[in-house]
Amino acid sequence: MVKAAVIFGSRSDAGVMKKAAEVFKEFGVEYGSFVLSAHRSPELLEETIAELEKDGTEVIVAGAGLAAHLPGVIASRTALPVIGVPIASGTLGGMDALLSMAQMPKPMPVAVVGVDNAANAAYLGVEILALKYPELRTKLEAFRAKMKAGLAGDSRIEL
Ligand code: RP5
Repeated sequence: MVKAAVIFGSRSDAGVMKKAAEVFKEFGVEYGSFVLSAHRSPELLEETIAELEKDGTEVIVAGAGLAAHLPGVIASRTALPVIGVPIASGTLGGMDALLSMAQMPKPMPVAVVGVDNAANAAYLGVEILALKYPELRTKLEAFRAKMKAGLAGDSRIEL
């Protein structure tokens, strides 16, 4: 079984991050989920990243709001790919988190999806894993083919 981790900075992020877990479940990707803060529990975060690496985790989805340094800090602790989910919490509607993740200085990139789009982070995670696991690639292609078939037919619309 391939392994992913879903990490987020606060219990208040769980509702958004659940969408990533749903996608991993849909594709049969084994995942672990953790509430870990880069500023409230930095030591525990560091220990957990080391354990995840030992345990064979291959991709990490990390969500946070506000200054949202969590994905960047994780990226600094591991060479595994980190996909950030900027979460819309606070007065700036997630723009703060989006820029915090997208503006990571080299050489510690964080891949970033849209604000609150945790599902897309997991889809990207599945794509990364599918490079290595042919059965996952087959599932991904079947999923896409089914989606296209659902959209086929008459595309006309009355306006
Ligand atoms: C960030 O601050 C979390 O990721 C969350 O999005 C935001 C607010 O956290 P709480 O104050 O709700 O715990 O660290």
